[in-house]
Amino acid sequence: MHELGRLADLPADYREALTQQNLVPLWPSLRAMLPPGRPSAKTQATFWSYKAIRPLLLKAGDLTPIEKAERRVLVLANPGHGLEKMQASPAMYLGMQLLLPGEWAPAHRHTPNAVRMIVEGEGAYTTVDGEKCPMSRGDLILTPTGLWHEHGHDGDQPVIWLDVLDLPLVYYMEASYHVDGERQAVKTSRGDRICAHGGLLPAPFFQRRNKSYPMLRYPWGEARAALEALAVDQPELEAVQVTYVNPETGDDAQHILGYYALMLRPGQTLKLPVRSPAIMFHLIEGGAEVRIEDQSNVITEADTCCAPGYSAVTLRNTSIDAPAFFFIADETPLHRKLGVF
Ligand code: 1HN
Repeated sequence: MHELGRLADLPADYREALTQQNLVPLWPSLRAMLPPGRPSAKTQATFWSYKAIRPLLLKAGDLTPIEKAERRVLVLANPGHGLEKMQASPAMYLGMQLLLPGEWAPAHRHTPNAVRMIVEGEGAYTTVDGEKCPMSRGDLILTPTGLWHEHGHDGDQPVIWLDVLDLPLVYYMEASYHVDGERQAVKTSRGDRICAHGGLLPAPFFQRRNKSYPMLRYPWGEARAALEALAVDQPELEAVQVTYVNPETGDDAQHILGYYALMLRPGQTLKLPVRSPAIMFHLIEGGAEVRIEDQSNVITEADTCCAPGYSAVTLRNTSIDAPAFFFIADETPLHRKLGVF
């Protein structure tokens, strides 16, 4: 691969004439735009310790009332992108959100898609499209694009959850905006109840269902039981993993980011295939080592980390007698749709 001409090789008056016409020569930047063999990444392997986040988030509870925050969140920002960009990877935003007893985060809706993975506390709920979804540790709750959502808390201890949004992508597309709303009326019908039984879906005779997102809440008990059943049923299976899907279509639960739960058997080491999308790991239960290229971190419950696409990732359960459970988010649905997976 030979060297291409540099900007400095061009006469100053020629460069100025190009600039005047909003023109740029391609060749000085061609190699940077299309690096040989493998993409370059701003995303860095980054680890966030819950032990470090938790006191800072509770302090935010003292410093900033909910009315002054609307959403009280500390964003898990990847330094490779610059912290001010508030992104974990090209398409993923991660944040830890705190809701205190009695607080209410008012209704709004927006174009980016969100999910919440509940980290600690009981008694909070999020109302999405009129469905009041109780929040318990390990539950996954979807807030798909355009649906009204608000959070309330009837318990007596702080509730903390991990938000995952495709905000960086939607913002980059110049498609990110929100609308404020009134407190939602709560419907009696709940997708997590009527779609909770595998293989059985509502099939009404008299009324066509037209919900794009029939299931908004995926209780942790169901995901955990599915993983344990899979591990028992297929003892040779290397990756004991389930995908959060839309129960009516079997497609990924959302269009841009993919969501998964993974179980490591006691003592198991799992080498993941090297793939194009960036990936995020959050430990729900147990203890594990996450090795990303030559960087290794021991992660404990509620810790979070991310890896850029095309990196070698190995997960190891550090316990020899208990399983470890991860919540994983990645950019696979987006890469597949773009044809770059
Ligand atoms: C949002 O609406 C929530 O509703 C949380 O809890 C985090 C980050 C960026 C944009 C919108 C929420 C968000 C957000």
